Amino acid sequence: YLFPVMLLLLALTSCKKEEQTSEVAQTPPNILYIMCDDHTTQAISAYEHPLSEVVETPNIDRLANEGIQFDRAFCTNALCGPSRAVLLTGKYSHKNGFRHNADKFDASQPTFINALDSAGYETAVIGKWHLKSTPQGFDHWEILPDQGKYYNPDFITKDGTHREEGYSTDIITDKTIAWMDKQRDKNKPFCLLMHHKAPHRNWMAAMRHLNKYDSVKFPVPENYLDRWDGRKALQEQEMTVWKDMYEGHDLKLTKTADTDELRFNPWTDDFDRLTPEQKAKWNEVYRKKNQSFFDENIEQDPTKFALWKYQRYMEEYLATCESVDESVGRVLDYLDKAGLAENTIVVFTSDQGFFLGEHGLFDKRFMYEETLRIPLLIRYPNGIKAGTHSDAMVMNLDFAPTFLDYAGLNIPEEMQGKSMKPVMSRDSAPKDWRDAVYYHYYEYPGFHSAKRQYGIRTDRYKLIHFYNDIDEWELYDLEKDPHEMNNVIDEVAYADVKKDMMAKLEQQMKQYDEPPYEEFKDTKLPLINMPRDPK
Ligand code: SGN
Ligand code: CA
Repeated sequence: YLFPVMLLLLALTSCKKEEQTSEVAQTPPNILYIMCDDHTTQAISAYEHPLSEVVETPNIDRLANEGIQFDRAFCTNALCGPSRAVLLTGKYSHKNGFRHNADKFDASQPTFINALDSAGYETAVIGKWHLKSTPQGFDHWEILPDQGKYYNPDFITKDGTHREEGYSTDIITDKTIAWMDKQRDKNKPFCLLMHHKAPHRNWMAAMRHLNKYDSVKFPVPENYLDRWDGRKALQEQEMTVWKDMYEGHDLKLTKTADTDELRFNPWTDDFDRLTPEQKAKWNEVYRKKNQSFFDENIEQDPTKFALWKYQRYMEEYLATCESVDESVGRVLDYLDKAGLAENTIVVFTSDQGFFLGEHGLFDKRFMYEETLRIPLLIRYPNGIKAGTHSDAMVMNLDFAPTFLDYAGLNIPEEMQGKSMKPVMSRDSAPKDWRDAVYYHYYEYPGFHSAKRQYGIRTDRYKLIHFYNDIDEWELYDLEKDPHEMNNVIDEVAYADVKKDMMAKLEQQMKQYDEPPYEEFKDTKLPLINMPRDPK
């Protein structure tokens, strides 16, 4: 009769072991935060879009299938530096002081990284930083200077600046895996920010992807040839694919069929820094790619040329995104292999969205859907049900409080976002979740001439005020007009909606402690100059 007793004892100890495993699961989760630069939802197949017919991002989509996909995630100021400052602080630009790209981040203010670091997390940032300040609260950092370069990028570390041969997305991924695998203190939970440069302008894809989309005909957005009636700020922008893109630097068009000399190319260093071998390969590929443009005399017909530019733009942008999808696949594989997948929160997002030809545009800055919206996919097997979809309105402002919440730490009073944990850990958003998002963009006068603007988006409507050297209001009914072509601000039928939205805007500005309009409307900001093609 000793045998059954032994069995019982064995069963008890293995039970204990199981308890221990679930206790391990209770230890603070690791956080792997993947942020791209200008990677927009239209280019990710998990998000339904006509481009999904021709673009596949299986690795990024894996996060949606195994975690949660947010369909209505937004940024508060669609520009690189400002978005990164919001991420770190959980505060709006007017509170964290980083309103536009010429600002410098005040590193003395509290960030979620500092809080995690003090609580015993190993912290690191690898890739684009763009805040001008030296990273604070990171045990390890390797950042690209300013915008960073696609090929043979320089990295700034605690020991100075050095150049590495190769392609930025690949190098950033290698460094990320190396840090998780070998460099960090494995007794601590970690928080790593992997910040890709891709797919920022001027869209230089990895050599292996240069021909990826050559034979694809991309569906042209129905408002590509928008004439911007009734929308003055759009009429005055300088970010139109067919009129403002640099034919050399961006579209890689050469002066003639038999030269490698590029057309307008204000920053030669992006190409000059290629090694002779890289350059030879690059030029060979582009000679061939450009041949049909010259053969078919595309330039003779302005409409044809405008449409050709859209196709070339998509080839470049989407080929550059390929390396990002591969990068996500590589880090997910590593987490699996290392047994880290279950207790690691993996976030995939972007600093803002991007126009892929909608309204004829590229770049971001405007409060229209394509750029206000950010991709947001989060996987956390220990805390999020696989295959969850959320249409709760969340913002990048919420990231810092969310991470602190998951780490079991206090959320400082001054953080203005909300933890998304209640949205992520159950089937639907709590009843009292927010019903509007507030937005404010400042960088004008500046690159691309997008006017200063602030406004709110609710479930169905959007109200925008363009200000500074204009004073124009726009109101959209997103249900009837999802592409924001019809500004209904003066339509009698929308008088009540307008009144409600104005009141809601005022309430939101108060809530976030935004100064009154009269106080910020004439704020002087340094001019950021944009080179223009004399053609
Ligand atoms: C560069 C780009 C712009 C872009 C800004 C800001 N021009 O100046 O097109 O809007 O960065 O981008 S480029 O010809 O140099 O690529 S941000 O993402 O850093 O805010
Ligand atoms: Ca960006």
